[in-house]
Formats: sequence, C-alpha cells, structure tokens
Amino acid sequence: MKTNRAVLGLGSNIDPEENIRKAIELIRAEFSLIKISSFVRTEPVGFKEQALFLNGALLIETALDAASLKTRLKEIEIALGRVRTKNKNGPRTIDLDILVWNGEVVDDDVYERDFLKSSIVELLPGFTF
Ligand code: PH2
Ligand code: MG
Repeated sequence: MKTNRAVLGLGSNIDPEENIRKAIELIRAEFSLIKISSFVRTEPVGFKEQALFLNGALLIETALDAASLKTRLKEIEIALGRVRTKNKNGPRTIDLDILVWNGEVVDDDVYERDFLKSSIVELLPGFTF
C-alpha cells in the first residue's frame, strides 16, 4: 500500500495545552507519528479579540488519501469538542489542517503565517516554499 507523508498543523486557543495533548494522543493512536515540532504561543491571526493560540505541527505517515485524511481529522476535531461557528477565525478547542502533502504545500495559510513555515522547516529540514 502506498504511504503518504503529511505535515499536520495543530492550533488551539481554548484550554490549549490539554487539547493539543489529547489531539496528539488520538493521532498517535491511528497514524504513524514520525516527528513532533515545538509548540509556540502565537498572536491570533484575523480576529484579534481572542486568547493567544498554541501552534505546532506533526509529521505523519498514512495509507489514507488526502480527502480521507481530511475527513478523519474533522472527526477528531469533533471528538475533541470543536464547535464550528460563523467566525472562521474565532476561538477553537482544536484545529487540524493538512499543511504539506508528499512534499507539497496544500494550505495557503502557510504562506501568510510564519509560525506555520517554522514548524514545517523543523519537521522537514531544508524545505523550500
Ligand atoms: N487559526 C485560525 C485563525 N487564527 N491564529 C493563530 N495564531 N493560530 C491559528 O492557528 C489560527 C489563528 C483559523 O485557522
Ligand atoms: Mg487553521
């Protein structure tokens, strides 16, 4: 079976230490977790009147295709109590995004958020954007 390599971005600004910890445990339970980046406090992007975020990323391997992985990540977000609101940039218990898929950037937020670039380079040294 083909193995895909993905960098997953994790972000939380509601009980962030606990929610990031739980997310990593759920991901570890069903994917091959290769490497964990540092997690850093970041100023909220977009909607400013909310708590600081904790952001970082994971390098995983999976036999799932990108669409199935995305669906699975959404289910994990819901399991961790994520409630989607109209504010796309508002507070969240956990956000799980595919940032890089088999060496290719697949989320345009990467180009606008330096903390995402830093996490990717930490996981994939020498990565160029
Ligand atoms: N995610 C958002 C909106 N704003 N700000 C920070 N610092 N970190 C995030 O992960 C983030 C955000 C929606 O994806
Ligand atoms: Mg996001």
